[in-house]
Amino acid sequence: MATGYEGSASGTPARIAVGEEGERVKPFTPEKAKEIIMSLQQPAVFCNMVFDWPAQHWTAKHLSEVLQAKQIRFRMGLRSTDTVPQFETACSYVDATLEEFLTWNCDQSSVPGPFKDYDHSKFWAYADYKYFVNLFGDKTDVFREVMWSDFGFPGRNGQESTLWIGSQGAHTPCHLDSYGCNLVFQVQGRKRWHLFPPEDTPFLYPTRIPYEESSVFSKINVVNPDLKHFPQFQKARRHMVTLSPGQVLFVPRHWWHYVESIDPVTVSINSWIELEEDHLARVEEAITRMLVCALKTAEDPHHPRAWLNPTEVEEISHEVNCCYLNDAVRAFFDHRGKAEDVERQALQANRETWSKDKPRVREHMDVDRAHSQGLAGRTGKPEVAHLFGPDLVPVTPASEDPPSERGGTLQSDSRERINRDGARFAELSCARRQQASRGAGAVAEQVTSRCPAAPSRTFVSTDDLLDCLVNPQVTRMVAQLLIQGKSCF
Ligand SMILES: O=C(O)CCC(=O)C(=O)O
Repeated sequence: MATGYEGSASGTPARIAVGEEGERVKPFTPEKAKEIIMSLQQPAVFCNMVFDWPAQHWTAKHLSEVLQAKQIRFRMGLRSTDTVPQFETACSYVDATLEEFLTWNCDQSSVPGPFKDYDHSKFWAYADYKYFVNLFGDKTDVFREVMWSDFGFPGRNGQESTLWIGSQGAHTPCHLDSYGCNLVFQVQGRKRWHLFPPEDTPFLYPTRIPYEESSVFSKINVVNPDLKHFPQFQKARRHMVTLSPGQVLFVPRHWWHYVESIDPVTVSINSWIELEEDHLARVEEAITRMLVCALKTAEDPHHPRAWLNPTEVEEISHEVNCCYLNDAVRAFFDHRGKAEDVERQALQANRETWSKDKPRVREHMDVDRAHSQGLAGRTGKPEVAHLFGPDLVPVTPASEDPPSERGGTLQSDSRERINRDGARFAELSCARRQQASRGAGAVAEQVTSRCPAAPSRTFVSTDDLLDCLVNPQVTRMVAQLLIQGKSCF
C-alpha cells in the first residue's frame, strides 16, 4: 500500500492521486499541510484534502434534517448596491428553522412564517458564524465529521469550528480578524472571497465602530467603493478567489476579507487557528475594548446597540475591562516565561551562551515568531512556493476587472489552536463569537473572580494605560490620523 499521501508537483495537470491499491490519497500529509499553513504569507486553496470528510455531505437540506426544529438566528440584509458597507448593526434578524429558510429561499415568493416580511427579491438571509456547540449541543459524533487533524491539528474538529449558511447575495463586510489564521471548508454552493494583504491596511480605512471583539472593519464597501471619499482604496491590492465545494481556503493572519455567497444556497465551515502572535494581539484588543466602551458609553450611555455589534452581548464596565486587560498582560508574560524557557533549553543544547539580559518586547516577538514557524519560518513564500500546483493554488492579485464581471470556479480567479497555552485566555477573548455565545455576563463574572485582590508586579492601572495612550508620540499620531481622515471629505 502507498503511504496514503503524495506530494504534488507545481505545474502538473489536475489529477486525483491514487495509492498502489487504487485508493484515493491526499496530496499533503498533516505535517506538510501544517508547515504550509504556518509559513505561507499569502492565501491559497487546498484541493483534494477533504474528500473523505463526512461533513462534505452537509448541505443545508441535510442540516435541516439534523437540526429539525432548532431555531437559528438569520441576519437579513438588503440586496443593495450602496457604497456604505452593510454592517451587522444595520441588518435585521429573524429566528427560524433551516427548513423555513429553505422554503423561503426556494419558493422565492412571499410565504407565511418568520420570513413573511422579507421579499426574496430584495433580501438575503445569513445564518453566519454559528458555533457548532451552540447548534449541535454535545453531539460529539457530529463534531467528528469535521477533521482538521488532516491539516496537522490533532483533535481539532467541529468543536472548534463555525458554520455559515446563506442565500445568494449574503455577505460579510470587509474586515480582518485580530487573532489567528483561518481555514475555510466550502461545503455547498460557491463563495467569492475578496482579500487584501495586511500591508494595505491604511488603504482599507479601518474602523472599530461597530465594535466587536477581534474584528477590525473597513469603512469601504469593497464591491462598490466610494472612491471620492476613500481615494487611497485604489492602491489596495485585491486578491480574489471563488471557492467551490470540496475546497479549503487558507487565510493568513490579518488578511482583510469580504465574502459573498454567489449561489442560491451556500454552506461553509471554518476554524480559526490560534497563533503565537495572538498573545500581544490580546493585549491590543483589551485596550481597544476599554477605550471604545469608555468613550462610547460616555457619549451616550443609553444606546449601546448603535455602536456595539449584535454579536457582543452587552457593553462591559470599566472595572471588568480593566480585568480583561490585566488578564491579557498576565497571559503575555506567562507565555513569555515559557518561551524563554524553551529558548534557554535550545540554546543550552547548542552549547551557546545565554544572555542574562531580559529580551525586550520586540525581541520577544521575534522569538515568538520563530517558535510559531516550526521549521519553515513565517518569512514568506519561498519555503513552500514549490508546492503550488493543482493541489495548492495560490490566490494572486485580481486583474482590473470589476468584481461583478469576475467569477467562475476555482479554480482561483487568479488561476487547535496550535498550542493549548493560550486556552486559559482563549476562554475570554479567543474570538468574539465565543463570548457572545456564552453571554457577556458569565464572562464578566469569570473575569472579575480572577482579578487580583492586590495588584501584582505586572498590574496595569487606568493611569498606566493613560500614560501610554496619551504619550506625546501616540497623541501626535492620533492627531495626524484624525486630520488625514478629515482631509478626504
Ligand atoms: O463566509 C463569510 O461570510 C465570512 C467568513 C469570515 O469572515 C471568516 O471566516 O473569518
